[in-house]
Amino acid sequence: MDIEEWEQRHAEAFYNAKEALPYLDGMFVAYNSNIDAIRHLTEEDLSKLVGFFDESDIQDRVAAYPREIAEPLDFVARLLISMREGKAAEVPAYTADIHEWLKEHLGFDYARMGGQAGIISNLLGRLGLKKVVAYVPWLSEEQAEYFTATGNILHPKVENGKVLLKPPGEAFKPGIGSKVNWILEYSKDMNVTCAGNTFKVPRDNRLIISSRPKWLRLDMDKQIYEQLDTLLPVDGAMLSGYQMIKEEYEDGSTYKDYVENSVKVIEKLKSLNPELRIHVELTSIQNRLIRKAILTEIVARHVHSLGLDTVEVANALNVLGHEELSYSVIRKGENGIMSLYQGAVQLMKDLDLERVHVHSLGFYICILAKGHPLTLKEHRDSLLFSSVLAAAQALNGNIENLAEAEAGLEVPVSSIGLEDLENFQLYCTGRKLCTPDEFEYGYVYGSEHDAILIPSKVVERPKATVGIGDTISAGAFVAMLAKIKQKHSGK
Ligand code: 8BR
Ligand code: GLC
Repeated sequence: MDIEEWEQRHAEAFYNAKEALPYLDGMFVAYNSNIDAIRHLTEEDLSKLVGFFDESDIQDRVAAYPREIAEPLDFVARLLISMREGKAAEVPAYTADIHEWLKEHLGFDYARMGGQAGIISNLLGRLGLKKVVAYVPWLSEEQAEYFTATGNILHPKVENGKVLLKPPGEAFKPGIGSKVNWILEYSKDMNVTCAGNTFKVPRDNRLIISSRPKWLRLDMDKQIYEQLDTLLPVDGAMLSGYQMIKEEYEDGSTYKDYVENSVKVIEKLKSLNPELRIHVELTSIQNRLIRKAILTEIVARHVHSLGLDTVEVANALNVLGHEELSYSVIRKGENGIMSLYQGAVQLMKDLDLERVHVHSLGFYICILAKGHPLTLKEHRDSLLFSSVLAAAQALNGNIENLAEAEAGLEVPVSSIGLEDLENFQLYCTGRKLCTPDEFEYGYVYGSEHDAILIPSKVVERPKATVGIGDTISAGAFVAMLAKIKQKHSGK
């Protein structure tokens, strides 16, 4: 594969997407937004944190693999696990204790918009879409301030029984608290020592402590649900935050109620505009029962598109009964990309999707069901556009507008990503899944599905990694929808 060629394709794709975006009427984005308190950890921070505990206690807790942060020791254990593997993770905390402890013992560098829906809304707003309707069931006054003031982001608000679209600053619910997550970012090559063991962090990544206050409910206000047509016209919806659903609630309701209501919203959106496409952005979901319910009951059969990273592919496969494939995705090594591809195909089949977009460091894979409405070149353009956005975001920490996103074009295509793809080429051509020529373009024409594989741009020293996955998925999804609209308009 020729790296220069991929650089040019990125540039061309960026301008194509830029031309297509104005054809969109709008997007709907729900449900999760929160405030991210971000701390970039140094080696000194690490030794300080480890120093608060007995090292053998830390080791025992690491072995126990806590799936919830009930006390500070759980936090240090999950942080060390995440850093050792260089793997992102998100672990819930149901009380404010760890928040207080972190404030006192560590502190944060800065706060910004967090939560997939919050991040995606701001990105789409800044890309200049005509209208972005954001919906956050727990929109507090403080949270509302984190939406960008681009003027195109609106939020439903009930006034005298009528639903109106208003800027978030005029649509918040008075008197409710804010959800603050802690983001612990760490860098590649940091040295970590604990209980006589030393390891080097293999890549930049982060651990998220996700606060889950009691009042958090993943649902939609009844009146907004009933008057959902007020948010039209929109061409697509990006939904996320389902990981917040709990097995049981104090009022006797269970996850089943929340799953059922979530599906009703999706079905209603589709009935209001049968052309509307729905994307779900997955994240780390610790509870296996909830993870399975989200995949098999909300995503399967109801939505068109799914976005996720490699760890999430493995975790999804695991609860869907594909343990072996799941382990080989996690184990990576030489066959990593092969397993990832097979895993993505499996998800598309099991969940009956039109599109599965997997982003990894250095390359993206998108599996497409037969009959999808664009050519593979057009789908490839959407992915390449998102790679430019990811690069701009990693470079500058955020994207102010479409013009600034162009800075991403200066970031080189990952040579490691390209190598991974070349490994995959041998597998692909060996099994006659595609010809070497097709692969050069990044296309796989299968009998049951098609696929696109692109090398992506990677920033050597990223400002932060949190939210890049959301940027990739949202960028590619809107670019795809915009291209569909542009084609329909005959231009
Ligand atoms: P999640 O947030 O869903 O885990 O996705 C993170 C994504 O960010 C990765 O899949 C990778 O593609 C991208 N990414 C990371 Br991490 N570091 C990056 C970097 N330095 N430059 C560009 N993309 C990056
Ligand atoms: C999850 C986290 C949130 C973070 C986001 C980034 O939604 O809860 O804190 O900002 O992921 O993708």
